[in-house]
Amino acid sequence: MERAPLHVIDSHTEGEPTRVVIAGGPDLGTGPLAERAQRLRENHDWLRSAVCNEPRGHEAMVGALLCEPHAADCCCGVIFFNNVSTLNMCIHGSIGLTVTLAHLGKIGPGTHRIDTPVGVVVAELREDGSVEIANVPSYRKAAAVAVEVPHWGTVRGDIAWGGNWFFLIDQQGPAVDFANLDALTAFAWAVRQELGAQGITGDGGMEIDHIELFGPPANPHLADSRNFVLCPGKAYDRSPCGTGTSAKLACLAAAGKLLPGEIWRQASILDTVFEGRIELLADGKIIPRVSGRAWVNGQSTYHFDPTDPFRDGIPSPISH
Ligand code: PYC
Repeated sequence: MERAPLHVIDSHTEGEPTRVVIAGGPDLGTGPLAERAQRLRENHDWLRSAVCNEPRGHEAMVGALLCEPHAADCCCGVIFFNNVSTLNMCIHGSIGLTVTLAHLGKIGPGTHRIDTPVGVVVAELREDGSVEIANVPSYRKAAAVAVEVPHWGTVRGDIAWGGNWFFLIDQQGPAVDFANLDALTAFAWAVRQELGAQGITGDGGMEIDHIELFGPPANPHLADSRNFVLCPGKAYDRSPCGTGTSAKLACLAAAGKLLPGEIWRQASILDTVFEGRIELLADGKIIPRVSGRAWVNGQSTYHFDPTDPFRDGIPSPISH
């Protein structure tokens, strides 16, 4: 089948890449973004694989398909995806998208509503180039949930929604240090598999597909904590993970450890930092506000030669 060229713009947000598809994507129709994300998964998965997987991408790549919005007053809609599937929401990607739209001259400093499969988020592009995302309502579902993990014994973590489902583990497993990437990945992956095997899920039976480990910051003057986040396709987040930071803010708020007006500085495994703050909602949930910086660093046109066996990417060995 002939495929039209795809036009993409690359950026990274505090180290984590975002590849925005600005033109050439499939027609997903109109309607809510969640329905269009489902259509993308079911009928056009080649796009995700072509953009994120090798030879054009790599395991950490997050794609963002720019769409017409469905919700009122939004400047755009977006569907995020990675090496294995679509993502519900992505904050580093929303920051990357905002900076990309500014690079294209489509938006300037100010607030911009973005439609996503899990609801509208609001991006504030500041004069200094940093971006704050007001995320979807977030909450802690359960605290100190025990999961038995082979070789590690009982591991306890909180379950929280921050636009994706997270299992948040404080100071257990390998030390949260860049030198321990392989051990951190193995530990987090083992936890994730046991959560699935032991039927521990988010609300509505949704899979907990992000594992977030916390340790002390390298420099307590610059951050409150350092994390390691394992994403669904077994890649670690190079940024502090905005939806993971949102989940952390929800847990801190639920434990009475973070109040409106206070700032939480979450460092990544690379010691890049997102700043987070909260707004309390009447139902006990929070609106997390997470800020960071992104830089545009590339622009490409992808061609799809019918004789190229890998024109749609090499499938990830990780099944979702
Ligand atoms: O920043 O929300 C985030 C994110 C999710 C997966 C990778 N980054």
